[in-house]
Amino acid sequence: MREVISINVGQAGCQIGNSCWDLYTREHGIGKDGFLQEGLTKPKGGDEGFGTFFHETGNGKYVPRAVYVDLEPNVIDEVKTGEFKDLFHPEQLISGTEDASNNYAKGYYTTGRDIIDEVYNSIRKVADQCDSLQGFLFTHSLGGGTGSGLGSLMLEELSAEFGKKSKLEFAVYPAPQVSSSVVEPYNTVLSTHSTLENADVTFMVDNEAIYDMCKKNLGIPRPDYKNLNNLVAQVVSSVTASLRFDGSLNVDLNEFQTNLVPYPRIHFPLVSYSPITAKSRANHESNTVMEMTNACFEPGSQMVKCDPRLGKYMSSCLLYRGDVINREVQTAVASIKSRSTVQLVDWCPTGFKIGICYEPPTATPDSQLADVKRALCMLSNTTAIADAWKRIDKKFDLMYSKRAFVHWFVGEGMEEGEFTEAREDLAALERDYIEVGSDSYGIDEDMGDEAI
Ligand SMILES: Nc1nc2c(ncn2[C@@H]2O[C@H](COP(=O)(O)OP(=O)(O)OP(=O)(O)O)[C@@H](O)[C@H]2O)c(=O)[nH]1
Ligand SMILES: [Mg+2]
Repeated sequence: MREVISINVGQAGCQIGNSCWDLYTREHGIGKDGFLQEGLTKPKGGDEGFGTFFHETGNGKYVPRAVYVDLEPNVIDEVKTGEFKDLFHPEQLISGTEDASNNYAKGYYTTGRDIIDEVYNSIRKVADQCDSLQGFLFTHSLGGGTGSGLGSLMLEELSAEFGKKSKLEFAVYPAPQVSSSVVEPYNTVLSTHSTLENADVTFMVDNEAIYDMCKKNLGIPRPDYKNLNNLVAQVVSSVTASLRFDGSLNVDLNEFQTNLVPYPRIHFPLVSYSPITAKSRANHESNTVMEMTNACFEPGSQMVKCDPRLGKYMSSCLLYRGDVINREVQTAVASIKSRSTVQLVDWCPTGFKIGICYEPPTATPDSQLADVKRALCMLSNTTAIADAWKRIDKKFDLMYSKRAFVHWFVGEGMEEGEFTEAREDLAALERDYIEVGSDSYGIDEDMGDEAI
């Protein structure tokens, strides 16, 4: 068995975690209390599959292999008293008394440090219950103090303690529509810089993109976090389905990782998802393999706002789930490859990897998403994602040129030099993306040994 531990940090991380575990338990036929739903003799997903995400205790209860961490108590108290209160062991739910006040430096240097031993012990206990730990799946925001600061600190600790185990993260990219503070660009840049070396793959979730999907596709006039998280959970579920269900065709997360990350720093695949259809419209959509595949190449299906038609693809993984026929997938992919707007870098001309998990998606009752027979989640490493860095770097520069709000960070023991260092690193990241997209003859000299 190759177990995966989910680690949810900060408000966004924990709330997305809640939506994910709600979905996983439904998908595997496990009740809110961790016991099998009536009529089942074992969880759905085969003997190996569900065990990657759930630990079975002696009395037949299934406990998520998960750790929740927040520096303030509210979000975690809700888990402790909410509908899933019996699912988790209290030692898996760690909270402090005071949050990081939107300040990366508090999460990383001060308040976060006070809690790190407790966090580490909890992760160690969950890890001790694994036979052959595969890696970690992080969820956190880049804009919050805890998500960015403590999240970075934890990724660093995990690298030191667990060496080469994979670390994948879903990171919430800040959006003006639902922003909670002005310093989010600082936190995003600082935490991206400090996790660049410690995360193997980062899937960014741009709140603006998801907000728009909820409005346009699902008809929700003013989407709240729960609406956003329901959508994010479907994506996380699709990415992890291959690990959780036996008998999937050609899918192993490590294999996808190998295919998706050509250079260690270029590890931010763009995620697209289809169908995003409201319950009320479900009966009007046929949702064929060809339609889903085409939709994933439309900007409206992307979890990050950027334009892949203006960039180049290095590689793509297409994760189909549900009632899907391989032949139809091959036809759809061939048709995509022939499009002039889908440009691949010249040094990696094949580029499409396909996975099929025959387990269909599950819709949660409180979600506006329709229950569908099949879905597609596309992970593509495209140079277009650099747009996200450009946008946040620009916002960072506006404030930093006046040194606005910098004293809050310095007051927590951070050196001002870290701002410039982080910003330079992101400028280098933007350049890296330009270089990987340029024709191959220049790459070896430009990227240096480190990148190869
Ligand atoms: N998608 C999504 N985004 C969220 C959620 N909660 C907060 N955010 C976003 O996350 C950023 C704020 O970070 P939080 O996660 O709330 O902060 P935190 O990690 O708890 O850190 P502090 O509260 O500063 O200690 C903003 O960009 C919010 O819009 C959520 O449940 N879902
Ligand atoms: Mg918080």
